[in-house]
Amino acid sequence: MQHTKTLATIALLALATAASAQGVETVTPDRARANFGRPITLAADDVRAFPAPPAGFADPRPGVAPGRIEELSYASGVTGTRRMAVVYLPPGYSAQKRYPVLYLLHGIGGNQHEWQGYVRANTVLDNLIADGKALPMIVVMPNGRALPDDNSPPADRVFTAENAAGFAKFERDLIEFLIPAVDAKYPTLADRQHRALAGLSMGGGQSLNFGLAHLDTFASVGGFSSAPNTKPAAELLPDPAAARRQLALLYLSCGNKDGLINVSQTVHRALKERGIPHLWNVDESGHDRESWAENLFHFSQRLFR
Ligand code: FER
Repeated sequence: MQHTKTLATIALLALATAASAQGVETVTPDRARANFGRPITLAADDVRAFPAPPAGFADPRPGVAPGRIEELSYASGVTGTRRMAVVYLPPGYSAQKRYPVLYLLHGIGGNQHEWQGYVRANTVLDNLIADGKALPMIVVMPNGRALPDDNSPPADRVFTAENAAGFAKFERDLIEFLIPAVDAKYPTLADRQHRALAGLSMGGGQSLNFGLAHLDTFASVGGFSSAPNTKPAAELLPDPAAARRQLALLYLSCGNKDGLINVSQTVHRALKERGIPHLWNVDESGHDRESWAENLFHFSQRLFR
């Protein structure tokens, strides 16, 4: 009996170790559906940290100068291909000035165009910069799926291990290839204080996973509606004292109608337990652009201050 119990314990430990070595569970369409359908339990502090943005905050406004959108092509030693990123240059951009950089990462079915096309990130920033509420910054919107074929997969191949694996491989692409290419081409303030990483859903998980693992590269990190690719808290925060000391801004958000909210709640609670300062904004959205535009609005105003 004792022997059986011991064997069972060893088997369980082996399973747990395998799961944690892998970091996150393998995604399948059924698991994704179950994750989106999880019951939502809200705690007393799962509330708005800020009032909702004013009406029209993500709409083009007459008289507001738009930033310039261009494409950056860079060579990736991870995929062995040239990869594309969309780059936002703020209104008044000049190569004679120097700018902080926000890297914005898309979701599991998206690509480098998602933040601009679906969320209207450029318009949110145009309006904030025009109102003097956000500092002029360069925004880099990469393709976060670091695969030789990095096209968004067809709908029936979005929630697959192959697609999710591309998002994990992007860590090295970002750190070793994209950031150096951006700093070589643009007049950036190329230090950690002036570099931020944020994303939505799969990109939120990437931002927490990569940002907190590279505090020497990023002083500011944001996870919006982070997906189950987010690492368990113990892996995310191996050195709470370093996180406390080095983070200028750590921002978490999710909609209170989003079935993935438990991912963000778990990170928020782990940060709270470890005494790591962060902002936690729970809005009234689902897993959608309303939440992502709103939280970009709140997050970007607080960057690089
Ligand atoms: C999952 C459910 C959703 C998952 C990822 C997602 C990795 C991502 C959603 C998105 O990016 O919108 O189980 O597993």
